[in-house]
Amino acid sequence: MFGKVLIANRGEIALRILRACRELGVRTVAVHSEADTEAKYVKLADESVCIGPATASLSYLNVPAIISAAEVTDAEAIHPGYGFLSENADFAERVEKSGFAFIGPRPETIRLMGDKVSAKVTMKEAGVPCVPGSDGALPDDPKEITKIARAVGYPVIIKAAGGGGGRGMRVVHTEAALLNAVTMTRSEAGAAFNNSTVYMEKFLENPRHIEIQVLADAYDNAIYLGERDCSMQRRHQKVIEEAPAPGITRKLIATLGERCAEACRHIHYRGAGTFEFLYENGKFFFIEMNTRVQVEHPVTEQVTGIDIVQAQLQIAAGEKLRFKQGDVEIRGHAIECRINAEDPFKFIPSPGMINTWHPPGGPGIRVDSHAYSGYIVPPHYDSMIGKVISTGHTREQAIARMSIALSEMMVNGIKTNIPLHQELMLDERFRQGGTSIHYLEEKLAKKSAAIKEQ
Ligand code: MV4
Repeated sequence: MFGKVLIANRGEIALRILRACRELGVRTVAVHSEADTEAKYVKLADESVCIGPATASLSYLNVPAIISAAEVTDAEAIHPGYGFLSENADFAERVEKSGFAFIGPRPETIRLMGDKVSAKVTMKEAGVPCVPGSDGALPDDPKEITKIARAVGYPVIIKAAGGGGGRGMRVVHTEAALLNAVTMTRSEAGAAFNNSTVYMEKFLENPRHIEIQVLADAYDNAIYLGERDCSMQRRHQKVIEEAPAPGITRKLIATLGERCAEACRHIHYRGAGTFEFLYENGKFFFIEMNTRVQVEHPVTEQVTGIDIVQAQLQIAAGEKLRFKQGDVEIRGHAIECRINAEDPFKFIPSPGMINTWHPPGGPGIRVDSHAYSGYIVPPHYDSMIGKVISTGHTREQAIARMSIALSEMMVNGIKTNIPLHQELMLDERFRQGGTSIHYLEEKLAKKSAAIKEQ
């Protein structure tokens, strides 16, 4: 195992990585911006280095500053967390070329999956079920594009190869709108991602978002840790995640999971990863792969008992996977509510001082947060200040425990989305389980229409 790891991130995930390191007896280096100097996890780390001003591009995205911090503190490895540089292949390459271990996949893998066209081509070849579509980049010839769309069948969606996570997409319902949509998506993609390559897929109208967590070591051992349902989202920001996915049979997940694990072996994947699927009418369709630890990893940890962040560290240190597929058992149900510093129904960010922070507790409650009474939520970053994760023997128990936890939780001084979560725990459709990716936005639209009526 490494002697010392540098944590190239902030907030709750920096604390989560710090805890994993502690448990493995690994010393830690926190790097932080001028806005995070007072953060408690920075003080908890064995060493800390200020890497620049509040603006992320000058600190958490500042590659030379992070590499220098690793050099001066003599760290052996760098954990990128999620967001920031976590899926930046050039960063991973610079880390490795500078003599440090990158806690994540090889740079070539990150690059392959970062390009959504090469990711899809690779996964299709590896036997992962994909959304029907152009099977590669769209050609320039308008006649060819029209032909592909007719074969796929309307509605279709045009996506940017450099996009992902909902950026750079356009839905097309008719042939009349097709070529203009392709031109527009191309030019936006060129400006936003410096890559005007686009591809086409059949547009699925009402799917769920289901993802498979995988772990793979450097020796082509790969396992899947079941699935997560992340359908409860607003504007491509997940709000609630859970494991397992309600109403989907274990057999269907086992077949899909095995395909994902096999795909990992095929591409010599290393580390933790997530295969994202759309699920509609009993079928799964691969859309993207994430090569980082995800915000919602705790729900998988809760139902499998496997520490994903520790596994990342062990894999990067060259250890063999400690679990075989037969050792992985899904027990009970876990739900995660992301706690954001924002207006619960207007979604306007609400940074500032948290006067009182009373996290919930009791059986089956986990809180992953770097917040505390007196903590100032900086305005410069994502508004997520923590996550409440409830675990129960059943989904009903996990929901009941979450409701109680949310009612116990006290966050004064800033606005949070806790009232939204409380409402969702009581929502009839959520309680049934299996709502689509559009459910939350439709519910919120109805609610705001009702308010305007008055
Ligand atoms: C789709 C889709 C429907 N059909 N692809 C949005 C995020 C990006 N990862 C892919 N996304 C979608 N791709 C096809 N062929 C609908 C979405 C989508 C979505 C997907 C997952 C979670 C939330 C979403 C919200 C809107 C649209």
